[in-house]
Amino acid sequence: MQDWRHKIPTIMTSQELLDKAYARASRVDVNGAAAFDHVKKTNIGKITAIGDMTTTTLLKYIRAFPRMEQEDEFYSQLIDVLIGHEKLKKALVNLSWCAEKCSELQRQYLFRVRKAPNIDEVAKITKAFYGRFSSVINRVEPDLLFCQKARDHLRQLPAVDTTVQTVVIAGYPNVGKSQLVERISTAKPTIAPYPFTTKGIIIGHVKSGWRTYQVIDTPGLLDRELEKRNAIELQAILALRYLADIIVFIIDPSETCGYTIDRQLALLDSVKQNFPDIPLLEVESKSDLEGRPTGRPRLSALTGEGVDELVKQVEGMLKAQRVNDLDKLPT
Ligand SMILES: Nc1nc2c(ncn2[C@@H]2O[C@H](COP(=O)(O)OP(=O)(O)OP(=O)(O)O)[C@@H](O)[C@H]2O)c(=O)[nH]1
Ligand SMILES: [Mg+2]
Repeated sequence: MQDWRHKIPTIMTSQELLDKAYARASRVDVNGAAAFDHVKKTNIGKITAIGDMTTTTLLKYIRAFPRMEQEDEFYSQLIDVLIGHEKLKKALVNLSWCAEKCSELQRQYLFRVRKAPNIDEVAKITKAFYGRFSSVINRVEPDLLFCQKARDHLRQLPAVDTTVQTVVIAGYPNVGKSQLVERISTAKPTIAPYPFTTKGIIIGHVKSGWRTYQVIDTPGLLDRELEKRNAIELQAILALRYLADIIVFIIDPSETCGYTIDRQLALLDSVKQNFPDIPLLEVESKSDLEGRPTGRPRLSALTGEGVDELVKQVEGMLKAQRVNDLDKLPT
């Protein structure tokens, strides 16, 4: 699953690439029968080392990045928001141009060195190789820098399993989202980074028969008015639509969360509008406390009241979606 998240190596700058290749070349010393033979073989060794090392490094970079067409929509949207598909594609195309060019220069200059008639000519050709090689590597400096930045962004992406069904919990801070996730999770929830929130999303895993699904708490994402988000933030939040099979929206009628019921209902509206295609369950939390009921099913993550009913309803809906999805498969 998304092994590119941590697999992408540090991307060197042009200068670092050149320094590394030239340092390796400077250690090449090949024995030869006579002075001319020695110089020729050594320079052949240097050109080979420089070309090989750089080409291998660049190809390693290119392969390490995710292929957009292979990513599912959730990651695809997040990557587009954070990095930009087109920009990333262009940078990788340029690196691949550079790798090809390096290999071509290597071939050309090896051929010329082999044919060189004397030591002076070998030295001249090798020097010319270094010059042209440096200029090719320097041309992709912006692409290398871009890829390094992209790598940092990719590491910020959450490691979520996009192959299991997912319930996303929404509602204002302090309404009891985390408490509920903890209550229904069979394993200790894990925390994964998510763009534009420092808290990270909290992923609980639930076993239902021999199936598992995940319940995701979204602090900093679906816990305040979406209208107040800037466009990029909103895009990152809306990527959740590709993940969520159900949204459970929690309203705290006790208002001990610090938000009035009216404000909470306004957020509910905003979530509904922004996620029109995702089935949404509305529940009231903290049923053990006093409050003005809104007529929705009530539960208490503290006492456990109503939790089993919610879980049953959620699992029934997940099952219905699976059946429905199976029916849609081409026969
Ligand atoms: N009495 C009572 N308190 C609850 C219940 N559920 C949660 N709380 C309390 O409400 C507070 C907030 O609960 P959390 O689960 O952290 O709320 P949250 O929605 O995850 O909050 P953020 O992570 O800040 O978004 C905590 O002090 C909980 O102990 C409940 O069912 N009954
Ligand atoms: Mg929480």
